[in-house]
Amino acid sequence: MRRARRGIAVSLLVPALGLAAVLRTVAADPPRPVPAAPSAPPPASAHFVDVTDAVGLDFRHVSSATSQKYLPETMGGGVALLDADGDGRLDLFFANGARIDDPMPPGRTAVKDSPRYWNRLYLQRPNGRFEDATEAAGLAGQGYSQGTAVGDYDGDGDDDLFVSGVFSNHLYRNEGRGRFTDVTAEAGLRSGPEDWSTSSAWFDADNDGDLDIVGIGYDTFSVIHVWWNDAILK
Ligand SMILES: [Ca+2]
Ligand SMILES: [Ca+2]
Ligand SMILES: [Ca+2]
Ligand SMILES: [Ca+2]
Repeated sequence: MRRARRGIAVSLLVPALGLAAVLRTVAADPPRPVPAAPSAPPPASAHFVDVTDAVGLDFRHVSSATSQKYLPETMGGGVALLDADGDGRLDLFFANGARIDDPMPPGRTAVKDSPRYWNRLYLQRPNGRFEDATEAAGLAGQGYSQGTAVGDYDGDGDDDLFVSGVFSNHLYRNEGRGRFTDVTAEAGLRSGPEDWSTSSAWFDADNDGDLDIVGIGYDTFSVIHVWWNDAILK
């Protein structure tokens, strides 16, 4: 029994000694410096200034709103940044609406019968201002335009334009120095009463190294994907 009690006493003594050592250690250690909180990231420095008027961009989209509230009236027009004249500066292209009668007689389509309906190309000059070059570029367009996509479809190094719209899709080949030719027909692109495309995009659909185009069809409560590949474009 005495041996047993001694064992208990020893076993109690060891933890006690250990605790004392810990307490001595805590008491002897100097307070550790509190690490500094990581510095907060600097506030965002991005700041934008509206320079639309200052750089000469006076485009106004015309939707031709009517009391009939036709579907195209409710949609905006597309815009593209491209180097239309190959001078290394980005230029701007805007897709615009067209005249819609109120109401629209059956069988009639919207037309750009006034410059206010033209699509617009603005070339950027060395001073950063933009100049309307639509007419010289041959990009006034036809019909009610809605979307636009930039791509070098013929691989000659300059930016070409596809403009989609209400029953009217157009491919414009860049001839250089800011001049374009409508090559829709020779490229074999459909454009008719059943071809209402809103958005479009260039990409290499068949992975053969040249750009193909997809037009996103807009129809009565349905979306149709229409593909044109390079076999048609060339
Ligand atoms: Ca340019
Ligand atoms: Ca090209
Ligand atoms: Ca070209
Ligand atoms: Ca391709």
